Amino acid sequence: MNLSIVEYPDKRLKEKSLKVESFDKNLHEILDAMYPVMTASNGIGLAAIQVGIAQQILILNIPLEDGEQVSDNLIEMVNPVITHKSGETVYQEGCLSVPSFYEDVTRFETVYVNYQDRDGNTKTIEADGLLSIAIQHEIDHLLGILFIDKLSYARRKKFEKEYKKMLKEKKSS
Ligand code: Y12
Ligand code: CO
Repeated sequence: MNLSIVEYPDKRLKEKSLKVESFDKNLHEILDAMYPVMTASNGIGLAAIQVGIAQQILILNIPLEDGEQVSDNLIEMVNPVITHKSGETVYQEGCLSVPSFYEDVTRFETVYVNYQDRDGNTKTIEADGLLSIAIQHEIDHLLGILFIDKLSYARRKKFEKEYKKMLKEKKSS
């Protein structure tokens, strides 16, 4: 399966992803194909809609303290739902679908998430720190929400101006 990253302002990023009903070979192929796409771009989280697949699938691979990303730490979530959330944290986020732009976003500090693994087994995770932020960022993708949608009006305006300029420069180079 040959996947590539969908970039803003592609309208597919606004789509709401559908619940996965079949935990079959096709799901496994999607998950297997997403991982190299994410790591090749130094990503730590990727939702299926970011590769054009509108299904409730996401992957996360939080680096170790020394920055190394090991595949043993890969988390695959299918049909994730946040069941409890608490606290508040601010982190400068980036997104593979919004290249070269980073901005502070406020999120819940701790989340509890119910999800299914690739075989349909139900799991629960309690997350805080970077994992919590990444989970919330990726679940937003499944709802058609980007981190830039969470910026203030002024910040969003600034982003649109800078991003347009970046796309223009990219096109002419
Ligand atoms: C904290 C905040 C946000 C997340 C969501 C997952 N985000 C990413 O994985 C972002 C990755 C990223 C990687 C980049 O590097 C390359 O593309 C080589 C990047 O740089 C450029 O676009 C130039 C931007 C974002 C998880 C946790
Ligand atoms: Co993203």
